[in-house]
Amino acid sequence: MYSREEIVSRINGLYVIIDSNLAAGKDEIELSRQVLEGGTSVIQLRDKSQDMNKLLEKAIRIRDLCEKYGAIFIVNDYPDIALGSEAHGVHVGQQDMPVEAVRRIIKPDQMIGKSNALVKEAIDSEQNGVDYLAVGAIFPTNTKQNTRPAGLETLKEVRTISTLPLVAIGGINIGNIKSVIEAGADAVCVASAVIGQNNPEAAARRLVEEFSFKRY
Ligand code: TZP
Ligand code: MG
Repeated sequence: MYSREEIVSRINGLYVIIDSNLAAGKDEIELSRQVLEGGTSVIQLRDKSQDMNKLLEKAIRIRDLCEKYGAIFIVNDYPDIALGSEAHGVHVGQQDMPVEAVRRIIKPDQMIGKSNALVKEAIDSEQNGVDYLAVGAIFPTNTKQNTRPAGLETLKEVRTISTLPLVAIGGINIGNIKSVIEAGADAVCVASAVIGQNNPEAAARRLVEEFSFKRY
């Protein structure tokens, strides 16, 4: 297990959500292997089905795969599943369990990421001790219902006020990823642009290439 500092420093590059709905029956373990082979740095498991038994089993298997590829594994919504699967972190939204409560459940070396649509939310998240800030939805998306638009302007503004790793999310694809990286995102989080494609490995690889233009 890496230290939390080491984990946080690895939030950069391509961040792929393995969304069980979007996977639409495809084997999520095999999907994870493909996107890791394509150079993905971070995987988040997002499963709204509420079958905790299956979710934990899946989380453990994807976590083991991530470990093999030197990638980071994050569980969406559930700190208990993150704890039980020894994930590197957990991701929560504005309507999920508060950060302080999540922190009491997970291990000190596990990280917390939080989604934000407003600059004010990002400021509050940082004050509450999150390890990375996700900002979105940057562009319209069909993957999640009821997202609030954040846009590139919000991303740029959050970049000026925080040094935490910044993850851009929502409607990002090969046609607009460059604008998101230029706006200051350290990592770009996508679901449909990778796992919704016929060849997820190639789609991931193509998106990862866009980071090579980034000046560090
Ligand atoms: N949170 C904000 S937008 C979004 C989530 C989970 C969906 C991201 O999926 P896509 O397909 O990359 O737009
Ligand atoms: Mg959530």
